[in-house]
Amino acid sequence: MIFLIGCSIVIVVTIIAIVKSKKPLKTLLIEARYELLYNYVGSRAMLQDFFMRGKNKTELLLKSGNTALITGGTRGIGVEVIKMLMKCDVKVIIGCRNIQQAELLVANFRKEGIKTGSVDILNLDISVMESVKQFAGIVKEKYSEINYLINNAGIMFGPYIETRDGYESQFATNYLGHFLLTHLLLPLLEAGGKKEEKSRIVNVSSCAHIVGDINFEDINNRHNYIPGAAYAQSKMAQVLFTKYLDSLFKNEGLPIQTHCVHPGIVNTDLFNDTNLKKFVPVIPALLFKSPEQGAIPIIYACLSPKLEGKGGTYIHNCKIFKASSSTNSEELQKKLFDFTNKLLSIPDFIGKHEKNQIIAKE
Ligand SMILES: NC(=O)c1ccc[n+]([C@@H]2O[C@H](COP(=O)([O-])OP(=O)(O)OC[C@H]3O[C@@H](n4cnc5c(N)ncnc54)[C@H](OP(=O)(O)O)[C@@H]3O)[C@@H](O)[C@H]2O)c1
Ligand SMILES: *[C@@H]1O[C@H](CO)[C@@H](O)[C@H](O)[C@H]1NC(C)=O
Ligand SMILES: *[C@@H]1O[C@H](CO)[C@@H](O)[C@H](O)[C@H]1NC(C)=O
Ligand SMILES: CC(=O)N[C@H]1CO[C@H](CO)[C@@H](O)[C@@H]1O
Repeated sequence: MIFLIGCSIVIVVTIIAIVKSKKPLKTLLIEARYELLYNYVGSRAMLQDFFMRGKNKTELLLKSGNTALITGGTRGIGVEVIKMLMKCDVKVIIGCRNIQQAELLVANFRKEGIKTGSVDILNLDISVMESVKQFAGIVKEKYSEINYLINNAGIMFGPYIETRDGYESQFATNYLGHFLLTHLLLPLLEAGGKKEEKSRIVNVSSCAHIVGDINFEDINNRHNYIPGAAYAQSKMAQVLFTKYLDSLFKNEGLPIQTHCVHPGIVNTDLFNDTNLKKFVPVIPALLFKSPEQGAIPIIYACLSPKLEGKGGTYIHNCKIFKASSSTNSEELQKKLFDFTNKLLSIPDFIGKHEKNQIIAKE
């Protein structure tokens, strides 16, 4: 019954989207395919959220003295992640575009009675490589160690926009900027990691990676831009990276481990550009997870002792979950890694730390 209602909603939403659009038929057909794929993957993930709801819990362990850095976090899931980290007495560095909003949030947390934790708010536009370099430079001046790097900032769908550096904005925001940031902050992560308690990089990815494909010939998807395809590509790229990077850290013996997390299907502004939220907003309001519930698996990936030594994994509702099998291809992981290093002119991703410094200052 629920299944039938679900299918009808999906079909009706797809038809409305097609009728309302003014694009050529070929583009419309590909868009319709993505719309259906997303609805399928999304509904499946929602069912998983429901059946795994008992697993969606984490302890807020006291981690006094530890430092976390989160990108974004002024809206949506990140807000709740920051709040939980403060409850754990962690020093939180927030890299965001909207400083005032971040200050307001923290003031509210204090009013709500959270006395632990401290917060440092710094300006960062993750989609602009120059901003990432400046931000990383400031962080390196102020801090010597980071224990948790949470690559959270993200955008979904929307029209084709190119960033200042000439990249499609979802690719730049969700993937490239975080690639560069991760690279520049490696020395601090290395310093924060111990053999028995590694530092962690947590990438907020998405179940959407399942429908992703890396379009090396046209990485911006400039020709025939399909928002859903570009989002899925950016999220698949994150999963490929998480896996590749973890094996790199293991080979180099660095005390850092990596995870990617699907937070669940969470009702945030991220869905503003989806047909579902435009035409039937009652569904997200009723059926999606709350931002607080979405933050739980991220905190789990940062803190849970159960994950010690289990890097390179994909977390879904606080369980290690299988990512799509296409992300297991070491060949594809390496191809994308080399491709991205070249794109960003990074000579040696792990390399000598002096080199990192040079790039950061350029
Ligand atoms: N919601 C879900 O169901 C879902 C599912 C799977 C994965 N995710 C992932 O979860 C993460 C968080 O999403 P959300 O649902 O919390 O979305 P959201 O409510 O739209 O929040 C996105 C956050 O990213 C920030 N951001 C966007 N572009 C930025 C930029 N160029 N520089 C700096 N910050 C930027 C936004 O800050 P501003 O206020 O400055 O725009 C905002 O704080 C994303 O990576 C998303 O892909 C979400
Ligand atoms: C997270 O994703 C970024 C790209 O979005 C990548 O550069 C980085 O290496 C990834 N981190 C981990 C731990 O996989
Ligand atoms: C998303 O939509 C809501 C409700 O219409 C609005 O209040 C909010 O500002 C929008 N957020 C973004 C990022 O566009
Ligand atoms: C679907 C979902 O999010 N389920 C649970 C996740 O964890 C929180 C807190 O433990 C519960 O309140 C949710 O019901």
